[in-house]
Amino acid sequence: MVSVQTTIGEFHFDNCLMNAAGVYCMTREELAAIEQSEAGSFVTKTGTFKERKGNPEPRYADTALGSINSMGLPNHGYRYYLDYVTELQEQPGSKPHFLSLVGLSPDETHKILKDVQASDYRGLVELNLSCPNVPGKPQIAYDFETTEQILKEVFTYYKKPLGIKLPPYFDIVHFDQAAHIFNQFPLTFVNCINSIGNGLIIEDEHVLIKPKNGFGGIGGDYVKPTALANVHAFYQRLKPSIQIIGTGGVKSGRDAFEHILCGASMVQLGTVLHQEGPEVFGRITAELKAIMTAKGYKNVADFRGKLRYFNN
Ligand code: RRO
Repeated sequence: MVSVQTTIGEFHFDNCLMNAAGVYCMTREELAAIEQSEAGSFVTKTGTFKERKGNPEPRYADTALGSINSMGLPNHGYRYYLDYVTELQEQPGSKPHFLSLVGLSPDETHKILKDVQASDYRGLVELNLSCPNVPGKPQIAYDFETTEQILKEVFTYYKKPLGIKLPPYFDIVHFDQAAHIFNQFPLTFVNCINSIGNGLIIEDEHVLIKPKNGFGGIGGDYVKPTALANVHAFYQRLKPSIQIIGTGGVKSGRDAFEHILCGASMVQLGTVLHQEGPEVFGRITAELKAIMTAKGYKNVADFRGKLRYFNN
């Protein structure tokens, strides 16, 4: 029997596949559907200090090759998600969860994280440093100085397991600089990648979404090579205690296999989950297991990070 179980920090997951933040995670009902699916866990929609309506619609569109979105961080406020994961963790058989969070300023981020630190929540937190869609708010993780400052302050008071959601980087120097910063902190994981920010998709003569004259975060097939490169670049550079979650362009067992080969300990489904719904976890799990069986791998640790180069 092949197994797709995995661990992140001290947490055990029966399946290395889960949703990506932003997809199937806005409401308790959606989160419950992921909890009841074959997914190993769920991550919540990124919660902010106050609830937000987000950008005007249409703000998400599927295309033949993926998706574009400029949701603008709509969410019910972090307490809604904190209350739900705290409630669920007491239920027998509950999966461990990820609570995605960010403030609209460093101050707000600290207020939120201090509240989570003081709460009964024992699970993982994913600090979203890479939302591309709030007008006037640049992606935090493209500003290395601010990123380092926020992490420095966070780890003075935050003692529970915490990881960060990263935007894609596109230059080797940026991989080096970012990894140098992350390696200074007791991060449990980094999640590569958020959508590729500020793309533009056109149909006939028209943009597909309303906010920002059509500019939005790109997901799906378009982003897989960038996602794999980011997963592997950080796998090569980060200290072993910082694990990698791979997100971007996964729509088959083969794609999940490639993320794990690049070093991912867990793999998230975004666009494909939006397109197919929670049953997709069963399909992709079966496809991944079939590949593992054919290659003689018994568990994901057997091939994690074992990408082969020409010079080996
Ligand atoms: O809500 C969004 O517009 C959004 C967020 Br917070 C994010 O992190 N990534 C994305 O593609 N969209």
